[in-house]
Amino acid sequence: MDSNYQDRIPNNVGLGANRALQRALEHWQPEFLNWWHGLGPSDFNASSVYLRTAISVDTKGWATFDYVKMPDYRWGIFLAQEENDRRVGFGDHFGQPVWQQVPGEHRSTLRRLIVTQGDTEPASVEQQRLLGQRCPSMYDLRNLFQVNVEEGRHLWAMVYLLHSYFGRDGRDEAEELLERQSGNRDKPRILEAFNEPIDNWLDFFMFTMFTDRDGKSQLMSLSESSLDPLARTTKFMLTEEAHHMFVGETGIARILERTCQLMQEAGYSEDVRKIGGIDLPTIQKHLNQWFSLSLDLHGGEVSSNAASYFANGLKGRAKEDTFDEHIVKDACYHMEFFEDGRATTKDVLMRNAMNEVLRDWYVGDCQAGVIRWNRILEQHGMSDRLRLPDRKFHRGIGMYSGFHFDPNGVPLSAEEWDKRKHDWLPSQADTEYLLSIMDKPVYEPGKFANYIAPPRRGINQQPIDFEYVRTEQ
Ligand code: BYC
Repeated sequence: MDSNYQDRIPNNVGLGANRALQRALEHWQPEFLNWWHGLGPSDFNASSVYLRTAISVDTKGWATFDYVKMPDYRWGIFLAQEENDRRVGFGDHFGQPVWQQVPGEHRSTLRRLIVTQGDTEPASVEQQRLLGQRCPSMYDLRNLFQVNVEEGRHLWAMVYLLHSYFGRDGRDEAEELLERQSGNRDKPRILEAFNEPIDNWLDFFMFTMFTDRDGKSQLMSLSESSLDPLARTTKFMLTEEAHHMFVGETGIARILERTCQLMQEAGYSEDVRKIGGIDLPTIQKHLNQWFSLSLDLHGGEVSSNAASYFANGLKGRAKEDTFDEHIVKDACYHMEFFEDGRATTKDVLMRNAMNEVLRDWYVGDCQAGVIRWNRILEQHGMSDRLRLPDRKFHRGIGMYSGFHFDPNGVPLSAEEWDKRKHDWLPSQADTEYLLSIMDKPVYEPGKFANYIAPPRRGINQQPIDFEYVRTEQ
């Protein structure tokens, strides 16, 4: 590796002085680039993209903008600033000093949590690899690539932890992160939502709204971890996650705005598809799909895994310091159950309900976003509203998986579900329609596909018709 190693991989972990880590990364980096060329964004590796790169964690350096060819992006390794005398914030070791090394008894669990987190990052890049060919504008194309390179950086962040703290097994896990593949039958990604295809921009915006928001809730709970390097790494990742959710939320907001305009132009009773827009029922179905998949990402409602993560101080609650009590030994959570075809409630030990506690936080955060979307419909004088489906709807993980519910949470038989599921989830015909209006990319600066409104402002104070991607070879 050349002498500029320190410069090429911006970092605040003293990489230049750590020979063992350098050697490990030396081995991994070409494999990463190989993966990026094979499974990263298709077709655009020679284009110059107006990207932000983090070169330090302070306010000046964490977002430096310039044209970059994506394979030359400087995937850096950053930890949030060290907190003086940080203490374990929850669980049985509450108040003790946090760990700078991995305790032997928690090694395999921590490795598993880091691998699960790490696996989602390249998975999302793989899911989105063909979207550039159908982009609604150059502005959106740039945002897609920004999300992709930062997911790549988040993978680097987890690989840094695996290489630095988990020895041989960590290095093996880092290699496997590049071997599993989204949607691959033999070697799929670990969590289900990351094996679903994202081949149209409505899915992309819903994914960045809802699934990146699960990223936010999981990273918030990992940033409470007693393993200090994990806490500091995930804390810095959260600053980038905010932009990904912005892309999703404003992407859908711009589609809603355009749909309203098209409906007004055509007369409200006209089918907006006839004039190339995306109708509200289709938007609602994609919301249902990605919200329910992302609820699954929080794990089962009652989980002994979650209880032991909490007890041992490995994974806390989002914003742990806002809770009154941090040991949570005897407290109970009043939980809904579904038994013998009926809903009932029971108390379970709060520690066993930690996945549900985090899911509650997540649902609240999603709900606030949906309220913001509905303001757009209201401003255009529409009576329709978007809504989050009931959390029992379309679940593949936890106590509701294996049963069927409509978006109001009303139980359905398997036959009823089969008959009606495409009233609530995207059908083949919906996907075909979306692909038909996204069949050509829009590469002209300042131009937007018919189904989406321009953004209110450009990136980093650039104009909306800025040349965000230079596609010449
Ligand atoms: N799919 O005890 P339980 C992001 C497994 S997104 C498949 O309830 P636990 C991003 C589970 O592993 C954030 N399997 O689970 C967003 C367990 O398996 P074993 C990603 C699942 O341990 C966009 C079994 O079911 N971060 O960053 O509480 C773009 C029993 O379950 C699923 C993390 O995931 C599922 N959905 O697990 C890019 C944080 N759910 O032990 C990036 C790290 C559960 O029986 N991971 N299972 O073999 C964790 O904190 C936990 O592993 C989970 C919940 C949240 C996944």
